Amino acid sequence: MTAFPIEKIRAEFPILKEKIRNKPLVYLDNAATCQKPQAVIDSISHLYSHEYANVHRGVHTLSVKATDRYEGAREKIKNFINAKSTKEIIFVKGTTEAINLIAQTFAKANITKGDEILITAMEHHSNIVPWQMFCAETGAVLKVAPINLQGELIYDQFEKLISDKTRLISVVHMSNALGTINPVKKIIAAAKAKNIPVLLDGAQAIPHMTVDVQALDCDFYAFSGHKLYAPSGIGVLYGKQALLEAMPPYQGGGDMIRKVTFEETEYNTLPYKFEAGTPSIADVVGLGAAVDYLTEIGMDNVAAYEAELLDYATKKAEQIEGLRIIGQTKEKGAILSFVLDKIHPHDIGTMLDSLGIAIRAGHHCAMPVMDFFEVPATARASFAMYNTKEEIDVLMSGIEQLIEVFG
Ligand code: C6P
Repeated sequence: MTAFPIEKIRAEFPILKEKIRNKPLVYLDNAATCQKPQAVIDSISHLYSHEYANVHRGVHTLSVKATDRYEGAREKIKNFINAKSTKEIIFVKGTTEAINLIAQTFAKANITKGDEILITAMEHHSNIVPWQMFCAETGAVLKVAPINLQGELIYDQFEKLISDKTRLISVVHMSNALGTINPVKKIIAAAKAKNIPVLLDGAQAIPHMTVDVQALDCDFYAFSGHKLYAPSGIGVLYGKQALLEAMPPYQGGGDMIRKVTFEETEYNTLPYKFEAGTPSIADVVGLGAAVDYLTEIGMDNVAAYEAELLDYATKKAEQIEGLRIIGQTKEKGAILSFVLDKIHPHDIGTMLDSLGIAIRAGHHCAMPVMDFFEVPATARASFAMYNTKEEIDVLMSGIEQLIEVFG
């Protein structure tokens, strides 16, 4: 493999030149949201400056141009995740909306009282709460597969929880609180053997690895643009065409219809059936530009580079006395969650900020994970393809400084 073009990549992210508290920014909060390359910023600016109008509605030139850009982005995303058809790419606000869409449509049509939905103990709240709400409404039952102290799914117990009543398995591909990458191929194979559909929460996985929905054979895959170098407010729900065809619509309104009378409404074809109202046009175009950008670099190259970063950071962190890494499985993406003896994660976050280092401190919207590890919160450094080993050195020396002063 040729060397990863880190200097070139860094130069393409204008925000990385910012100073925070008079120090060079060290941005390690990429799991919360990541920064945007100039190509993405330019794509949005270009659309608004030259090609903006509403989509799917006008015969005028600008509307046709904007529609081409919007649908062009759908095609790029289809290729990026290797979906069979653009009909399987539904634009939503983000992962949260994608999962809620499934709960409000697929689940309502297919899951009823006494049926079971299986998740894991390492889910983000957005893959817990929609199911709790659904179960409270319908009498369906939420089952939770346990994890161990390495932060791994206890696969045997997970498999035992798959029953004749399981109607959906909804699992995080990569945990935001632990970094754990779940054995999703094995999970999907076990589900397929019993004809159970699988939804993968790909919010954290998609920026760090090649995702091929056909190779995975998942039924649904949800992700957010803002963690994938694209704008916030846009995300994707991938679904197998036959399942999407059979599902009722999510919201009613413009664009999701073919014909409306006061007596009845005929719904539009896929993917428009699930895209009511004027969509987030510029954000979709920005997502298309992000996907172009990543395709050029190559997701396998991103994954290999970030694996090196995580390995380097983990080895350094292990040398710091009083630091405990939360999430220690070998199958991990570029996330380092940790706690320090005697220093609260919020204080770690605040003190590192004074050195120009941005990390996240908190429960990471995964409170059950915090409960399991009996910590109120963790400090989390999460890496992107533009981070460097030098930045990890700055982080580690910052942690050492604060242990010296406050530990
Ligand atoms: N996690 C984090 O700091 P939205 O907010 O819809 O773009 O993504 C929700 C979501 C779903 N699943 C996982 C695994 C996630 O990590 C997230 C977002 C951010 O970890 C914000 S809480």
